[in-house]
Amino acid sequence: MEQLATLDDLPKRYLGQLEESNLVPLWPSLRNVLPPHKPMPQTLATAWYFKDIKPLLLEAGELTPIEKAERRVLVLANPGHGLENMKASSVMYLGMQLLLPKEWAPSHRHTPNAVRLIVEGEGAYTTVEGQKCVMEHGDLILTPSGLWHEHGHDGDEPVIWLDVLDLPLVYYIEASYVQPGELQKVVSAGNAHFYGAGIVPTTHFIRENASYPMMRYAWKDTKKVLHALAEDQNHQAPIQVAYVNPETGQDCQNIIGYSALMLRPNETVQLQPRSTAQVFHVIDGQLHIKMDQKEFSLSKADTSCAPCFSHIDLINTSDQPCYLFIADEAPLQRKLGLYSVRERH
Ligand code: 1HN
Repeated sequence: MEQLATLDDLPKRYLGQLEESNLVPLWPSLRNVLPPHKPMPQTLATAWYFKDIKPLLLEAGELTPIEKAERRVLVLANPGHGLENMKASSVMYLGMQLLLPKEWAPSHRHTPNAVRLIVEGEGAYTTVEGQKCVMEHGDLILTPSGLWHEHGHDGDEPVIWLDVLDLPLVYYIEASYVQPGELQKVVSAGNAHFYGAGIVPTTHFIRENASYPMMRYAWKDTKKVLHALAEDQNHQAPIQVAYVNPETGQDCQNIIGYSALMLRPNETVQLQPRSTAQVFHVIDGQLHIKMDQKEFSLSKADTSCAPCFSHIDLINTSDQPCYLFIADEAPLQRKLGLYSVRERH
């Protein structure tokens, strides 16, 4: 492609006149906004290690009372986006949140969608629109856009979870805001038990308003399904399941997609390059991850991020299974007609 003229090729006087009229020449920036063949992501291949996060998060528990934090979170920021911008990728926000015994993170609702993936500790719960969701290791809990949610803790040990939000995107489009709320009355324990059995009460009318029929995806159920797939002789592809809306079979949220992947002992999975950034979080096991030129060795509770179109190898380096939680931007990109997958070469 032709090299284009730069700002330096223009007289200062001319640039001054442009600025006075709020005008900008396109050609010096054209190759930046429209790079050849693939995007030039700011997102860098990055890893965050739980051994670094945990002591600092527990110290935050001593330094800042929950009343002064509302949500006690250390944000996993991608240096490629500038730490202060609190982005893992252009769309995804990641944070590790700490709730101590007896603490309460008050009810609110906001426009960004959130999920929580429970990392450590027992006894905490999230109430979403009156549905009390217990939080156990590996569980996925949805708190979709516009729904009231709060966190409480009846147990006796610190609980830590990973928050994933589409905050960077929602903030960028100037659509991000919150409303404070009142303590919620718990009205139910959710619908997961009937979806798992393939049945619903005959009085069940959720299908007419099926956006978020299920808030908690229990890890013990997901793990069982992953192992069943691993044993299925007909199943050739990677052992990966998508978290979906059980009423519609569609992605469980509108913007970020979520899945769980199991690597058998010593298995390597080569992912095809795709048009969205991805986040990998180790639910359990040992993972060596190669992303283009970078490599990271991850253990339980570690998290990493890969930019779009990376060549990614997921390598289980141990003789135990490795379980990953994966987040990507595919639902958003599919809706916009921008999603693509390429061949590995
Ligand atoms: C939020 O509402 C929670 O409810 C956690 O636990 C992290 C980060 C940014 C904006 C809202 C929560 C958040 C958040």
